[in-house]
Amino acid sequence: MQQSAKMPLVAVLNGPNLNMLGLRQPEVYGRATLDDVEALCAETAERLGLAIDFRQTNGEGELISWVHEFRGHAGGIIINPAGYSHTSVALLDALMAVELPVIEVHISNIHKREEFRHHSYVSRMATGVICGLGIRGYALALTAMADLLEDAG
Ligand code: CA2
Repeated sequence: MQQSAKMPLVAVLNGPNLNMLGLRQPEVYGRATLDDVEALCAETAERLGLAIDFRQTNGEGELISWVHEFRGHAGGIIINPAGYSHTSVALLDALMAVELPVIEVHISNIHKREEFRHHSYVSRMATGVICGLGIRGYALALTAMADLLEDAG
């Protein structure tokens, strides 16, 4: 499907170290690379009639600036905040300020892992959270976001 002005835009934002996916710790995160995640998102978005802007950064400030950039510009944000999930009040504040539906994704089941990963600041404002389903969590998040945007008219 060709991107058109009618397709709602969804930002798919990825936090620190996700550029390492598939290169290390396959027992935790699987063998797919971030390029594979982007291809899965592109394929899924096309099927759902969504446009996506897929990005990854290792910087907290850059991630926050991207969130601001999408205010009034995107229909929703899907975010894997990675390590910043567990540490960043600033990212939570930015997500609260943009007033967009947010779906938080984690590849691993953060509740099965170390205690410090059980709490996510972002979850406090997210419409929904998907974790533990591997990279298919991103496809599920896009499907849920398409429904939310449709419901919102
Ligand atoms: O499970 C997830 O998606 C996480 O958001 C991934 C983060 C982790 O800090 C969160 O607790 C859960 C880590 C990002 C990826 O880090 C890698 C490090 C080495 C090799 C591959 C990935």
